[in-house]
Amino acid sequence: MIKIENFAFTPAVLTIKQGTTVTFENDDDIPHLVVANDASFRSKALDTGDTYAFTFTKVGDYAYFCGLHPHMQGRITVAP
Ligand SMILES: [Cu+2]
Repeated sequence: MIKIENFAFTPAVLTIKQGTTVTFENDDDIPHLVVANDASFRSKALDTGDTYAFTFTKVGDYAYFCGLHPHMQGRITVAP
């Protein structure tokens, strides 16, 4: 679970095993949306309490940001 709060992703850096599903939850009072730099995943706008889940089936490094606030950034490393 990655929490979105105070205009930040927590944890901002995460390593997972291939095949893991990661859930993002917006705990802020304003919408955010999660967008991969390489466009491999993209949520809809998440209102307060909304969640978005994505399963990482390919090994690699996935940088992502908030589509509404691009200074909000994170990275997920998918290991075999
Ligand atoms: Cu945002």
